[in-house]
Amino acid sequence: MLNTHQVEQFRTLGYLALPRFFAAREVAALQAEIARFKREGRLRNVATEGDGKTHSATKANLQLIPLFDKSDLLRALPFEAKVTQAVGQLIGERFVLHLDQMFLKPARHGMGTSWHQDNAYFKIADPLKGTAMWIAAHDATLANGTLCVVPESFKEEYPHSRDPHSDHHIRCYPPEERAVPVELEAGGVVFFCYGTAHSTGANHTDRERAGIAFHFLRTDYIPEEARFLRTHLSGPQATGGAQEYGTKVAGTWAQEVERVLAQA
Ligand SMILES: O=C(O)CCC(=O)C(=O)O
Repeated sequence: MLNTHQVEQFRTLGYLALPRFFAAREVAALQAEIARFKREGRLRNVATEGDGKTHSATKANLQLIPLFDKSDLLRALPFEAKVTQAVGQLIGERFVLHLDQMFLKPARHGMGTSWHQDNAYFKIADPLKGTAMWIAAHDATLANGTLCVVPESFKEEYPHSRDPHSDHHIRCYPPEERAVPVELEAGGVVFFCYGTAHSTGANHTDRERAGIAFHFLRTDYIPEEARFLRTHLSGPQATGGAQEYGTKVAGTWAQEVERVLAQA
């Protein structure tokens, strides 16, 4: 359970970092799944040579989206009680899983994701009614390009244009002098609302770094034309995944962690 100070910080600054949200075995399982995705060649380099089109031969921002259909472990994660409790406290009850994705920054040539507000994509009526949960799958530091956020930026809407360093993203130019880097050990998470401007940096270290992001949206704020997932995680439409996936997923996280570790 989050305390009132933590909930208040999310609502006033637009973000909340929670170190050690996931335990060491859970982190090991996440890293094992990332290793499998790499072995299976599932990651796609979205970095471009500054023209928004030509894929870069020298820099890599490796994206995998969505995740739920490629990993039973990651499909189970957003149903876990500590996740749904925190999300419910931060954005309010009745919400769906909206989106899940991963960005991996390879050692030395890993590239960041440019500044953006998720609400430039999602366009919900109140940017505090949706939140990302960004998981540091490895230690996330200044040197390897950890997540940066601009506190209180959800109160402003920055113009977005095509990001010349990605083959499909958009970007904005927020007041970077207000930016705060969030350094976290592996297993820590950052919740940031749909209006919070955020970015990640280049990975200058000898080790890869990945962030796994789940986006949660209040059911009463789902836009008409929403094209992403709508897995109900709380409220009367929530069936523990049975409705959306044809099988009960809620409550399987701990066994998924052990299954993945046993196979690794
Ligand atoms: O991990 C990253 O590079 C960026 C993540 C992100 O921007 C997001 O999930 O909204």
